[in-house]
Amino acid sequence: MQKCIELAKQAEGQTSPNPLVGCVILDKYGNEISTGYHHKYGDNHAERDALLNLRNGEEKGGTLIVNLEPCSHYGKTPPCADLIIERGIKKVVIGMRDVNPIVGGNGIRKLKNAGIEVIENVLEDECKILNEVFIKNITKNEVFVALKTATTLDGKIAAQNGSSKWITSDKAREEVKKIRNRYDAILTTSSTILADNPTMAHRKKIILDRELKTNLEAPIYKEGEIYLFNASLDMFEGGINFIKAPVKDEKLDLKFVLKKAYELGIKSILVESGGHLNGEILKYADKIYHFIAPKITGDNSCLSCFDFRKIDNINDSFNFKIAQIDTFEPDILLTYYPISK
Ligand code: AOF
Ligand code: ZN
Repeated sequence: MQKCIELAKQAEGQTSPNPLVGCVILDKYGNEISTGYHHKYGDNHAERDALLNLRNGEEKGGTLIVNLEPCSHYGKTPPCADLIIERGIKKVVIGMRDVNPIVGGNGIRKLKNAGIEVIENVLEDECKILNEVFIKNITKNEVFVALKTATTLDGKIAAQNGSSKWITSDKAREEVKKIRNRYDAILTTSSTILADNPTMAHRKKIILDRELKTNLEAPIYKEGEIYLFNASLDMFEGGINFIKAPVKDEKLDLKFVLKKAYELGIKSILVESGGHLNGEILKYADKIYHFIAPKITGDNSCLSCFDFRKIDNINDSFNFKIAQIDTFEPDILLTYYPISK
């Protein structure tokens, strides 16, 4: 199953809105004879990809391992469950049931009815994390919101003058590129563009610029599909989608932005911005990637990574569960999830 997860991850960023799926096939003696994965949206499902490598029937009586329940529906391809049955597989090991209601349990039922032994929930937690975007999209019909920040040990993202290059190391910044690739779009604000003038290479970019203060010639606008949310214009011009959003307390309505992005087919977003937007979006965030560099500014006037309110009591904090700690020398990456979600 771990291998299925690794195979599936090779297609990160390519399968949206469909899930990441990997598959391993063993012959009746338990020897691995084929692997496959869902390469990109519209391509063969992982099970089909793995089975189509086998032409001599060596899978007969064997085992198929896959991180998501095999499908039972006629979609872009015929049902994987049917192909598994046709090929004489005797045992199917599954990471998680499909949350897609057109499959949900039907794939497993089909396999069992054909006399196949089915083992469920193997590395279920890992399989659910692998497809956390797909799960949120299908079960809540909402965009998945991840946030990335890079701070000093005392939670600062820049000096008072805005200087922030570079808090974290090259290795950490390379990892950020990989993280970005997992998400359908990045989201940033006019403040970040005006302060850092970043490129943020990505295929889709959501930019929040209420008063249209940024220079449309800035590098960030030079590549990718641009969705420029603002308070006044609704039009498509110069390759840019200007989208008018309601304003609340002098800020663009984030709920509207996220809903609109989802309607536009954006299933997941990585927010990369400053402390104000990070703070405001916290209540919508599904996951945080927090890089920490072993530096201390010791200066309270430096900009903080989450900066949007005053609280009187520590019990009013947002609470998280740290899921993973990685090292990108000399920095670390904490990956955490909100507890109440
Ligand atoms: C995939 N890849 O490897 C598996 C999937 O749009 P379709 O017709 O390809 O069907 C997509 C659904 O198929 C998807 O939502 C999920 O429920 C199921 N399994 N999908 O894209 C795969 N195994
Ligand atoms: Zn399938």
